[in-house]
Amino acid sequence: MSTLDLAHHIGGHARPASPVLEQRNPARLDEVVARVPEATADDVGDAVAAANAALPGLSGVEARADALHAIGEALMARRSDLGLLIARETGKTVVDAQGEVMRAARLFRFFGGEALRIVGERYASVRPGVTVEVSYDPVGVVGAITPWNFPVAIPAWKIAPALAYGDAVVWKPSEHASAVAAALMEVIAGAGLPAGAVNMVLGAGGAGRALCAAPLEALSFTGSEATGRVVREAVTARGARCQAEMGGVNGLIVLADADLDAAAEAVVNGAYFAAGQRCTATSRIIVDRQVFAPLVARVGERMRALRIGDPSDPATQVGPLVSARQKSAVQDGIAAMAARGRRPVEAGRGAAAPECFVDPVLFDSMSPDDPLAQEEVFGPVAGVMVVDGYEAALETLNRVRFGLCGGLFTRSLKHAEHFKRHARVGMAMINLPTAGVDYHAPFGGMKASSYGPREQGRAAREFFTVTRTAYQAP
Ligand code: UN1
Repeated sequence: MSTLDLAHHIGGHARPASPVLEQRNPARLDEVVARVPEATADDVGDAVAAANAALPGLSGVEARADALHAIGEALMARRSDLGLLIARETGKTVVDAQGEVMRAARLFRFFGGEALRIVGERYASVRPGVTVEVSYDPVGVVGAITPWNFPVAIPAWKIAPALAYGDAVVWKPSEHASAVAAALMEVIAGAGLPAGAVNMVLGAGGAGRALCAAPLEALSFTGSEATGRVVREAVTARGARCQAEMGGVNGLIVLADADLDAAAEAVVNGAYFAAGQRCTATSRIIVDRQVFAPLVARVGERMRALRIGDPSDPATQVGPLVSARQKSAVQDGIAAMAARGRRPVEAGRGAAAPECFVDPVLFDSMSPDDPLAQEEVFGPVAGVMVVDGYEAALETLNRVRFGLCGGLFTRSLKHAEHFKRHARVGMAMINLPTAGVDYHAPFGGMKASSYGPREQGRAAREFFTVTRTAYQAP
């Protein structure tokens, strides 16, 4: 297959530049999918200027709504070819990838509706005769830094609300998903928005740093905790607003009264689908001692049946990791467990996985201070921790720095109700996998997982608008 030579997209035009990076197909490392340039501070400066120039042209809500709907329809129509490109460039399975493109299409449609529902408020003033009006206005030029694991949906859930609320965007996608980003940019560019409404600057850390240093009003980031902290410090030091969605070390509790088949399905889905490369993945399985053996047996059975292989084959359930570097980071995470004497109880198909593949691994005797129980590995790796009863399970679930999502399998309404209020997570999942969220409900975590207001759904308004209050006397 041919290699794509990618260009930045600034002010409505492609801006070619010398490539500095290559993205290879993680299932076939000899295949170079894309050659990627790295944006300089000048490129980013020009993109910010183009975005500023586009702002006045974004003042009409109907035009914005029409463009968002057009992007949604175009994405829906292109779900097959975009899905295949995602599989080829990032290793995501084609079925997941096509589902993701549909999700992105629906996100654009949702925010197309929201553009027409920007409402304000009018208060009765405490002072007679005075009116108080509250409005939600565009924040201005917003930066977006997005990861490779959801290379269309995550950009969609930042770019769509930005446009819906009247903001212009400078977007830096992950260097591992630049070809997918270029395809999404092409779709956006065909939707009739003013030139410069959305600009795309490509590259890795250097381009990201340039974006964080640029005079943007706000920046929304999704990625690792380490990078998120650097982004947040740089952006907030300039006085700009920042939204950062970072990792999770998500726990899933299985109580003695749970439906064990459903729980085992959820474990396998959360821990191993997408090769564990979701911030919502399950890495800690917290099991009541009474059901430890039958649960591990059920999970093991399902792990052995997983179809691991070519991500572009619709039958594949687990593909490779995104890069050789990611594979070695995950292998280090597994080795750190082995160094503490933990041995996998189950391990997919054997340790000799080629290219960027890592076989799914389950440790059955994880302790709460093992590295896998405290830090995000971002691969198909999970460990089981044994507890006695709900209270101990909840305490274990909460004993970590992160708080993105957490799950509970039980038939007890009492425990389910308690969990929703006391699990220290942004998203509680009862009798569901930790991963997999709706696209119209708020998304975000507690503790080290998230910074700033929630993403998605109507909650996105908080980040992408400024609240203005106007008082008027007769
Ligand atoms: C999901 O689980 O459906 O990077 C979404 C991630 C998250 C998105 C997960 N921001 O994995």
